[in-house]
Amino acid sequence: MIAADTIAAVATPPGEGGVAVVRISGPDARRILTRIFEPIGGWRGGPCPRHMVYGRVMLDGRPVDDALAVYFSGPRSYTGEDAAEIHGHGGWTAPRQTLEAALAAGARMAAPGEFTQRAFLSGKIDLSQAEAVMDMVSASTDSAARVAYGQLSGRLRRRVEAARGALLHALAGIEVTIDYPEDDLDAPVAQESAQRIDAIARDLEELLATAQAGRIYREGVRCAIIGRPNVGKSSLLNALLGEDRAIVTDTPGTTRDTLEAEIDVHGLRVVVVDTAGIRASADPLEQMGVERARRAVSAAGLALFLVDGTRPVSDEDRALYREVAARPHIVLRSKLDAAELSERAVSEAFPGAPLVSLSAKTGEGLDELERAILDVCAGGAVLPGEALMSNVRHIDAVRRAHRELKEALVTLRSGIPLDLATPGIRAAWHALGEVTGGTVDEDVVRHIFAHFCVGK
Ligand SMILES: Nc1nc2c(ncn2[C@@H]2O[C@H](COP(=O)(O)OP(=O)(O)OP(=O)(O)O)[C@@H](O)[C@H]2O)c(=O)[nH]1
Ligand SMILES: [Mg+2]
Repeated sequence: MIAADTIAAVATPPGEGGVAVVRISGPDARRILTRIFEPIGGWRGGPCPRHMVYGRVMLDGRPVDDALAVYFSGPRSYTGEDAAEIHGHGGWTAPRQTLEAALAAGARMAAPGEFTQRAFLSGKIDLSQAEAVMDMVSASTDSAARVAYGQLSGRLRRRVEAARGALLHALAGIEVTIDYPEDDLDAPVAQESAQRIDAIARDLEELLATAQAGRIYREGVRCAIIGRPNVGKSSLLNALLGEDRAIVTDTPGTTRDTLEAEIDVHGLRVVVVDTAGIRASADPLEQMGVERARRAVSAAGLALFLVDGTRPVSDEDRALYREVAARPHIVLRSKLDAAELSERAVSEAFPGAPLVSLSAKTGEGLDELERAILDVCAGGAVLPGEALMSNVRHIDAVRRAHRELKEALVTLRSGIPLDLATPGIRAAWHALGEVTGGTVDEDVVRHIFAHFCVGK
C-alpha cells in the first residue's frame, strides 16, 4: 500500500549532539530533497539512490546548515517508499530548521511511529518486527536489546509464518474429504491431519516455553524491599546501587516515602523500591509511608522481605510475612556481618521460602541475592538467546492458537466428522496472524504505533 502524502520528522533525540537526522518519506521525497538541499556542484541529473552527498540545507533561499544527504528510491528503503535523510548538525536549531524546510516544501509532520507503520503497510516488515523496532529503541539492558534484535531480524515472524502455512496445508487436506465424501478418506486423513496439527502445537509449546523469560527481559521487574523498621532496607538499596541514595540512620522509621532506583542484574532490568518500615504508628506521616509501602509491594513482581539478622524473628515479622507469602518473594536475613540470628531460625520461621543471608555493610551475599532474583523471575535464564517471544500481545495470541489446536486434536482423534475440527484450526491460523499483523484489527495496529516515538 502506497501512502498519498510525504512525511518528515527529526529522527534523533532533541538536544545538543554531534549529528541530527531529518527523515523524509513518501511519493514527494525526491522532489522535496532536491528543493531544500543543494549539493556542492549541484544535483547533476538528480539524486543517485543510496549515495551520500555533501551540501547545504536551504530555507527561504538562504543556507541554514551544512549536511550530508542521501536518497533511497522505493521499495529499497526503510519504509518501502521513496525516502531521504539529511544528516546535519545536532542541537536545538539546525535540525528544526531542516525540518521546517521540508515542511515548507510540501511534507507533512510525521505522527509517532509513522515511518515504521509505513514499513509495515508496504510489507517490508511484519507487525512483530515493527514492535521489535520500538523494543530496540527502549531496551535498557544488553539482554533486552538481544531479545528485541532476535525479533527484529524476523525470527518470530518466520516461526509463526511456518506454523500458519502448515495449518493451511492441514486444512486443505481436511477439505478434500469434505469435497469427496464418497472416497471414504476420513480415517487416513484424520490421522495425517492429527499428526500435522500435533507437530504445530508442539512448536507453539516450544515458543511459549521461553516466553516468560523473554517477557521479563523485555519489561524488567519491580522488586519492593519490605520489612519492619530498621531492618536494613535502605542500606540494601544503597548496596545494590553502589551509592548512598537513601538516607540510613539507626532510628527506626527513617524512610517515609518510597524511593526507587534501577539496576542491571545480569542483563535483567530491575527497579528496586525502598519502602518505609511497616509498623503501627500514631504519626500520620509515617502511616502514609506505611500505606505506600504496602502499595509498592502489591505493584511489584517480587518482594524482598527483610528480617533483622541481629535480633530474633518477632511476631510482627511473622504477621508482615503473611502479607507477602502469597506473591513471589525472597526472604533476606540482613546484617550478616553482625548476625546473631541463625539462618536455620529464619528458614524455620518462613519454611519453603527462598532465603538469602547478606550484609549491606560488607557486600557479602549480594551476588547470591542477584542470582536468586534471576531464579525467581526468569527461571535463572541469564542469556535469553532462545527467547523468541517477549511481548504479552504475542504470547496471548500464541496461547489462544495453541488452545484451539489442542481442541481440534481431540476432535480429529475422536472419530467424529472431520469438518468439525476445521473452525478451531482456522481460529488458530487467525490468532497467529495477529502476531505478524496479517489478521489484526486496524485499531490494534493504530494503538501499537501510537506508542512509538516521532521519527521512528
Ligand atoms: N552491621 C550492619 N548494620 C547494618 C546493615 N544494614 C543496615 N545496618 C544498620 O541498621 C540501621 C538501619 O538501617 P536502614 O537501612 O536505615 O534500615 P531501614 O530498614 O531502611 O529502616 P527504616 O527506614 O527506618 O524502616 C542503620 O544503623 C544501619 O547502619 C548491615 O549490613 N550490617
Ligand atoms: Mg529506610
